[in-house]
Amino acid sequence: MWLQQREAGGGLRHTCEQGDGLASYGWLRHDGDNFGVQDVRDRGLLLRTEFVKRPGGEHGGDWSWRVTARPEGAGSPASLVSLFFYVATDGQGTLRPHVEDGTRLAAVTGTSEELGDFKITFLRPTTESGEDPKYSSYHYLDAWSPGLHRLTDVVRSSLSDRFVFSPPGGPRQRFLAVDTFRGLPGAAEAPRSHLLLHQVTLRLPARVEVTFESGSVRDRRGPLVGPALTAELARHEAAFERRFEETFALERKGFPPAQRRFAQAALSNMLGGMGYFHGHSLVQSPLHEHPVPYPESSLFTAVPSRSFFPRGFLWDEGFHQLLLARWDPELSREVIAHWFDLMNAEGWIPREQILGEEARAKVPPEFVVQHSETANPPTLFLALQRLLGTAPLPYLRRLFPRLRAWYEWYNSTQAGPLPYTFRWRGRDADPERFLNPKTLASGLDDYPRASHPSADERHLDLRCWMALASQVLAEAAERLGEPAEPYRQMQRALSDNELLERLHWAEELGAFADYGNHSRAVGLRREAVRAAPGRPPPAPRLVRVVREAPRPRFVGALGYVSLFPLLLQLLPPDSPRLAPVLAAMRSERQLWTPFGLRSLARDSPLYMQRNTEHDPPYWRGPVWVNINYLALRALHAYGSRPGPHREQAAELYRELRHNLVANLYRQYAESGYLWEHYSDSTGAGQGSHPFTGWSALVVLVMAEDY
Ligand code: 6A9
Repeated sequence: MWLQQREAGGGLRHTCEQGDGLASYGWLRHDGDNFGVQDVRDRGLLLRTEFVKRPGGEHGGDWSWRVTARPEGAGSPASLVSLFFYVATDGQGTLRPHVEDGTRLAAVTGTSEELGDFKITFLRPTTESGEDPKYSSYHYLDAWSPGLHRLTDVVRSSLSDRFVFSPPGGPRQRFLAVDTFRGLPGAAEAPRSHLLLHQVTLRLPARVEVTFESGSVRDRRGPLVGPALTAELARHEAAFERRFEETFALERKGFPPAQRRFAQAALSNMLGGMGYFHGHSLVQSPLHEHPVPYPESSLFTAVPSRSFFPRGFLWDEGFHQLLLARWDPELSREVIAHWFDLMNAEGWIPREQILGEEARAKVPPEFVVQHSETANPPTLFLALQRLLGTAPLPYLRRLFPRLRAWYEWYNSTQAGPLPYTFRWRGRDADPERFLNPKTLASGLDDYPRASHPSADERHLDLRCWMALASQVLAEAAERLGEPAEPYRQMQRALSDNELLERLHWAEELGAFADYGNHSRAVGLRREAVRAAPGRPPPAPRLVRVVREAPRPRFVGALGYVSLFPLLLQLLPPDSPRLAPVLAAMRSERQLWTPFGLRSLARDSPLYMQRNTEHDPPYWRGPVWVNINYLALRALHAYGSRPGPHREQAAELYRELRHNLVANLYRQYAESGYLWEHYSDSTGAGQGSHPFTGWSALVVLVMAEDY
C-alpha cells in the first residue's frame, strides 16, 4: 500500500482501481515464473516494483522485491510518501514481529502450511541509486482482520495524523501513520488474518528492498539485495528480452522498440495477472430451489482484467491460453488442467469463477450465482488444439475423460431443435425488459438473437464451436489410441456445407445467421415512471414494443455470429459462400472499420442500440480483439491455400492486421492501457481497462502466430 502525504491528508492506496483514474499501471516485463518489473503512475508519483525469485529448497525458494519511488511530471520533488509492506495469514500459519528501536518492523518470521518456515526482512531505505541511506520514519501495525478482503479497512482505520516528519535540518511536516488498531467499525467478524505491517515514510526519490528467505533453502549464496539483486534483475531482464524475441520474433519482423515494449507489456500483464484462487462457486441448478455452494476448489488461471475482473472466465481462458501456450506450454497445461478439474459430475464447468472472499468482494451480488444449465463457448479446445502436438501422453490420458465428459455435456444439454443444431440455454428470461434478450452463455452477451427466445432456436456460433470441439476430440483420441470415429463422424456432419447452408444460410440477408422466433420490428419506448411523493420524477423507463408479430425465420443480424463458419474455417476454400462473407467483412457499411472488424454491421437494425436504459451497446458495434484474432487466423489460412479467393483473403488479412495492431498500439500509447473493446467509429479504447485478457492476443497478431 502507499500514501502520498499531502497537506490535505492524501489517500491510502492498496489496489489500483479503474475508477481511480491512474495514468497507467501494469507489468512491463514478467516471465510468469521468476521475474517481473511493474510501473504504477499515480498522480505525480512513479512507483517501480521489481521482483526476482531464486528457486531452491522445498517451498518455492527465496524472493526479493525492490520498490523505487520517484516524482514524475507535475509531481513535486521531495514530496513525502509512505510505503506500507505487510504480511498476513489467511486462516492458518503464524507470524512473529521483530521490532527495532520501538517502531521499526525489521523482520517477520513465520510458518505456514505451504511455505514452511520463512523470514521476511525489510531493509533500510536508500537513495534511488541504492548507495546512500535515506532518512525515514518508521511505524508498524500488529492487528487482526476478518480476512484478506478487509486489510485496507484495517489499515485505514488505524491511521492517525498526530505524527510529525522532522528530518535533521529539514522542514517539518505532519503526516498520517498507523497507530494502535482499535478494531473495525460495524459488526464484529471472527478474526482470520493476522496482519503485520511496516510503514516507511520518506521524501522522494527513494528505494526500499524486501527479502523473503525460505527456511528450507540451504547453502544460500548470500542475501539477494543491493548489487546482488541489481545483477540478478539485469540477468533476468536480458533473458526475458532474448526469450521474447525467440518466441515472437517482433524485432526480426521490423517492429520498432516502442511497439515491442507494448507487446511485452501485453504479454507480461497477462502473466503477471495470473492468480491462484481458492473457494467455492454458488450454483443454481434445476434440482434445488436455492443456490447451493459447490465444494471448495482451487483455480490457477489468467484473468481478463487484473483490476476490474480479477477472476477466471471460461471462454476468456481459451483465448488467454493461445498466447500463454506459446510462451510457456507447461504453464498453459497446468492452467487447463485446473479448469477441467472444476467440472461437476454432469460434465459442466461454471462460466465465471468467483472463488473466495477476495474474489467475491469484487462482484455485485446479482452476478455471483452460476447456473448449471448455462454454457460458454468451449474455447479451451482452441488452446488444446495448439497444445496437442507437444503435450505429454500421460497428461493427455488424464485429461481425456474430462474432455469427453465436457463434450458430451454440450451435446446433451445444448442440443437444438433439429439434428446437428445447437441452442444456447439460459437466455434472459423476461424478454419484455430488453430490446433483445441477452445470451450471456454465448459470451457475446447482447449480440442480437431471435427476438423471442424459444426452444426452436438454432445458434450458429455454438454449432461451429461444436465442430471445432469434435475435431479436437478426434485428434486427442487418435493420439491416445482411443476410438476417434464418433468424433470424426460428428465433425464431418458439422462441417458438411450443404447441411450448414440449409440450417443457417439466410438468403434475404446474404449471410449465415441464427434461426428462431423473430420479429423484425422491435423497439424501445420511453415510459414515464411515476415519482414517489416529494421526490423528483425518475428518468423514463424503456419498455419494449413489438410492432410485427414474431415468426420462425432467420435472424436479420449480420455480424460476428455470421462469420463463424469462416472464423472456425468450416468453409472449404472453394465454397461459393466465401465471396459474400469476405465482401461483408470488407464493406464499410457492414463490418469493416479502420480499427478492426466491428461486431455488428452498421446497416444492421440493432447496430449500436441500447438494450435497456441501463445497458449501452456492448457486442453491437464495438471492435473486439478475440474475434478479430480468429478472423485474422482464418484469413491467414484462406490466404495461403489454393482457391478462387486466395488473393482477396490475403489482402484482407494484411489490411486487417495492420488496422488492428496500429489502433491498439496507438490507444496504448495515448491512454496507457489495453482496453476491453474499441470504438468502431474512433478506435478509442472502451469498457474495462487495463484489459490484458484476450486483447493481449495482439501479440500473436504481431507475431503472425496462428
Ligand atoms: C459484471 C461487474 C466490479 C463480458 O471478460 C469477461 C466477460 C466475457 O467473458 C464476456 O464475453 N466480460 C463479455 O461479454 C466481462 C463480464 C463481467 C461480468 C461481471 C460485474 C462488476 O465489477
